[in-house]
Amino acid sequence: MNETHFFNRREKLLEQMKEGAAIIASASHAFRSNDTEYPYRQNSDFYYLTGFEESNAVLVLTKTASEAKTILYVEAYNAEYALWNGAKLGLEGAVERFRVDEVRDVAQYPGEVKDLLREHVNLYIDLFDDSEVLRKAKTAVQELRETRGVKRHIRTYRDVTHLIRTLRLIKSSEEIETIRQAIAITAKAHHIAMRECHAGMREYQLQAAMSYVFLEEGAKSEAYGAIVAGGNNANTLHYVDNRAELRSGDLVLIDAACEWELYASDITRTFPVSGTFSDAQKEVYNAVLDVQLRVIEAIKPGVKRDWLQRMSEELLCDALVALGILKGERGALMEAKEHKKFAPHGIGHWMGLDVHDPCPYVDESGESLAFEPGMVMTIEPGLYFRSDDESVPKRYRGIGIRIEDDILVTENGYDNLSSMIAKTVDEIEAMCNQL
Ligand SMILES: [Mn+2]
Repeated sequence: MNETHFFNRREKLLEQMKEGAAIIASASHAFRSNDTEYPYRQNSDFYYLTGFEESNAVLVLTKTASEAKTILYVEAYNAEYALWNGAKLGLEGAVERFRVDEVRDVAQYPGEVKDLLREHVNLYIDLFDDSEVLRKAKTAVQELRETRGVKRHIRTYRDVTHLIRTLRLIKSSEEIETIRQAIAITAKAHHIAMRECHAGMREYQLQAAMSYVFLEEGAKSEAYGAIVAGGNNANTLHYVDNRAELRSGDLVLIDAACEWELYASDITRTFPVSGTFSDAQKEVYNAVLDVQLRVIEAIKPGVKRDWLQRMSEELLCDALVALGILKGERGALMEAKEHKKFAPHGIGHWMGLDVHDPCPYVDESGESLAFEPGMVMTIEPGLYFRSDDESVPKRYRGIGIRIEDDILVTENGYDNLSSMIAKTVDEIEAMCNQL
């Protein structure tokens, strides 16, 4: 993606804004311990509008009846900082790199924000952002209100994130390509995990094999904390301990994926530790796979996530009856939410700059949004039977299975962006047993 993409996104945001100003801050550094920081990762909304990955930056957009203006505040060159951490882009570099009207020194922002807001009545911000940048802006708003003779001043705080995240719903072809890059690396990592897995290994060793691929391929980060869950650990939905020993005869559920140029992938596969599914595992696996394939097949423009959620719950409920785990009629079972005990999570979520892209799921009236080409959603049904659940036939206890792919809505239907990753029983067993 080049500066034109980011420029066009700002233009679209300005079109959506009423008269006013928007202030969007970069992410802050987070400390991990004492003076040691977590790796820095830009705020997704800020990145979406700028493509700028440095901290301590502020984007200001202003719009009046006659003109719109974009100012990017960045850190000026600092010799001391450069000595320790390397030079930042600086003012001159930023002018060349970004198609904004002005680049200014971020040190000037506190002194200038009042002037930027003068004469405006709407201020677009992240309403939940408590950063110093927004505190300064709010102080400026208050000072302007208290200044004699100022007739027009900010009267309404508006949610800028809703506008940005609505734009983020529809991915451009460049964004799709970036997501494909992330998935290509993640695919390689999942296949390596299948091939290297054997009984006696620790879960973290499989995680390490995947992390090696991510780093070796140039991905800066995982898209989220990896779940590598052997046997019954798969029934803890957000299991991230990853320290147990993998046992022969168990399955291992891996929900892990990398981020590429800040775009996520999100993939789950479940496979046998020793390379061969038992009959009981195969029965549950194929039941989940069948639901996943049927839900994916239903995706096309106009379809709503709510429908897919409902459909997946019905199919999972039927599967639970077919496996002899639930007894009764589907309507009554679903009414009583009996299926939720074994299929507790949603069918999928938006994915993009955030693994759980915080784009809207409903329109202004609360109706589930209809799919449009360019939207990307994960489809990830699962069934989970705890080892200590005596209501479940013994042969299924301790089995936890989730299968997750990343699906692009297209003009005519869908494109499974992660279809290259082994998924059927045969494909998985072949991959697991490949040297
Ligand atoms: Mn997911």
